[in-house]
Amino acid sequence: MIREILVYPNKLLREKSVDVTQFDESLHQLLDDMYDTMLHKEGIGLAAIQIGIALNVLIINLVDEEGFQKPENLYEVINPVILEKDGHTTFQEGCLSVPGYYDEIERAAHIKVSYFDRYGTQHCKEFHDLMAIALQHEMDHLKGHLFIEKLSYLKRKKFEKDWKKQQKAGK
Ligand code: Y12
Ligand code: CO
Repeated sequence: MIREILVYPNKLLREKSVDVTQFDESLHQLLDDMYDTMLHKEGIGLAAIQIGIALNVLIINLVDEEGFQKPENLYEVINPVILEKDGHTTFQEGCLSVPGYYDEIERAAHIKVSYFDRYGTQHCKEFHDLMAIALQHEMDHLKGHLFIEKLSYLKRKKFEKDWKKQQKAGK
């Protein structure tokens, strides 16, 4: 089922998510709904809080070299914890909760993450490149943070001004 995506400045997006304790049918339904919603909106990553569910759940499905977003490349990441991070990289990020805005954001280039899959099996894996960036972006959502909070003071001021103008025009 496709769910509604919360858009900035919805206050729920600032909520801190909590760990999943039951790896049951309702979790599987949530993951399936997140996948349908993300694909419907042409996204490559989504956190549960973006559909109003404050659980430590995120999904990432990057596009492959041939331009296909294959289901076998889907990561379902539950209760993630960053164990190690190193290096720096920048990428032009976007977010389904801040549609239409993109900017360069600096993050760690490599991360080691512990997480659970939908069946409650624990994994520990190293991530690089776009997958590391996407994971950090989505894990920020779980802590109630958006990528626009990483903008410089001046860029954030401009963003807020443009965003308000755009919202007024849309009403
Ligand atoms: C690198 C950086 C950030 C991420 C997080 C995941 N971000 C997304 O999946 C963003 C997708 C996105 C899609 C949009 O298109 C539609 O809604 C149809 C969009 O909307 C507009 O631009 C109007 C905004 C963002 C992963 C990896
Ligand atoms: Co986002």
